[in-house]
Amino acid sequence: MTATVTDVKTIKIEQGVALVTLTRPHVMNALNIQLREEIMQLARDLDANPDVNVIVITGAGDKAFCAGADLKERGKRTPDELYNERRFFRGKWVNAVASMAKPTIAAINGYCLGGGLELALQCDLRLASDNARFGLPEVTLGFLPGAGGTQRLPREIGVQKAKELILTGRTFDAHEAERLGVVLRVVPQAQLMLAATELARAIAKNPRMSLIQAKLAINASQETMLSGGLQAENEAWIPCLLSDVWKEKLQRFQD
Ligand code: CO8
Repeated sequence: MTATVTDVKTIKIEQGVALVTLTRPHVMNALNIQLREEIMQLARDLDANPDVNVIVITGAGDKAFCAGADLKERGKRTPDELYNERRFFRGKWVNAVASMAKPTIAAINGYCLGGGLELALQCDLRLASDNARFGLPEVTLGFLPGAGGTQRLPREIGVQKAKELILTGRTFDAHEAERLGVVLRVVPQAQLMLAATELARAIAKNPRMSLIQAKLAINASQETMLSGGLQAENEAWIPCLLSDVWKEKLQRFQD
């Protein structure tokens, strides 16, 4: 196992799975600039790391996955600073994790609010502990979810339900999140990391090429019409054919 620790996150890599822990528990793992920059860098590094097939993201402590933007930090900035920062981050942060080639899982272990939920929505799969609470409260603060929330939530759960949640800004519990399809599954808090690791390993044991190409093709289904999606699926299939992996995998079926 390899481990890397910074002020705001830790990464442990074991059996093809990178576990990334947001470690700012004193502020509910809120996203300050440093943490967002490190996640953007990390997304590139883990995609390139040959020891990693799947990435799991969670929050330190037992209270929060991530309570969104660091409001202490944001509150100190001028509109000019916020605007310039946004120009820099726009198109980078909103896709940093979503654009990773490898599969990603959010293990949501408590509050998952605002930018924290938007980060989770960038992940391919989301598991929640039974104490998790969700919400996009931006409109209650005079803003709107501006890190992908208005686009990814409706795609995940439908337009009407997304409008209700975003326009009221209300919070909801893990079971409602499961019913709505915000998360795949809810598990008791004590079992969350075990469940996330088992799911990650079940994926990570498959050939990396297949994982990457399958994710690419599924993502295309959300961006194109059926004909374009089927074309993308075909294009994703060809690199698998050109790899030798399938030959090894089919060996045992040969006479
Ligand atoms: N940013 C910074 N600090 C935070 C945040 C946050 N998002 N959330 C919690 N904290 C801090 C608290 O201030 C507190 O610090 P301190 O000990 O110094 O007072 C510490 O974490 C513990 O929090 P609480 O004492 O409040 O713990 P509770 O269990 O009572 O409540 C909650 C937990 C419900 C999570 C509560 O802390 C809360 O409501 N937090 C804010 C959640 C939120 O609204 N997040 C922002 C969502 S919007 C977004 O992400 C996009 C940006 C929107 C505005 C942009 C403006 C330019």
